[in-house]
Amino acid sequence: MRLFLAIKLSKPMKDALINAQNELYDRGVRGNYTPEENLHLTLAFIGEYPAPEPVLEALAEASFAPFALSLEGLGRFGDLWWAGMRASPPLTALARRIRHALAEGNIPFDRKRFSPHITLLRKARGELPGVEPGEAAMTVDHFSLMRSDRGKNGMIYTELGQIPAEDTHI
Ligand code: 2AM
Repeated sequence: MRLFLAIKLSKPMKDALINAQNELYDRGVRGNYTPEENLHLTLAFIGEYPAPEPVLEALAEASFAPFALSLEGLGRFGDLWWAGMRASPPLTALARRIRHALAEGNIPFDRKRFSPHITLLRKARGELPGVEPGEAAMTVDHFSLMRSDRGKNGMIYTELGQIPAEDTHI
């Protein structure tokens, strides 16, 4: 199975992203827009791996406290266009801890530098206008182990497990 770790987004965050997608579409940008249910922020990409359990076990080491995430700006990697996040040291720290925990657990993952983004569309055709996703923020209190399957009409992402933040009230 093809696995990755991601932050699932709150409804207000998704609404802001959908508004940004609509604005791009209205300005004539065409491409493969990410459907609402697939919008997410990837923390690490594992790729083909036989089972979820060893990954969840390895991640028991990746403790983190809840933190805030907010949208900021649009950008592109070639024809993949994305929404960015306001600089967030806790987000960077979480991605680093996850990658460390995966390495310790001998779980393979893509070691490409973490570059937080939410893919809005692929195979984009047009020029990237100065569109801002609206103000939207959420609290991250868990992240998810996701499975990715190629469906008839695009990718299907299924949550296989959740890794909660530590309860900071204890
Ligand atoms: P992307 O949106 O920039 O393509 C599932 O494929 C998720 O894992 C996507 O969010 C994808 O990011 C991300 N990802 C990161 N590295 C990847 C890789 N090497 N191959 C496929 N997906 C990758």
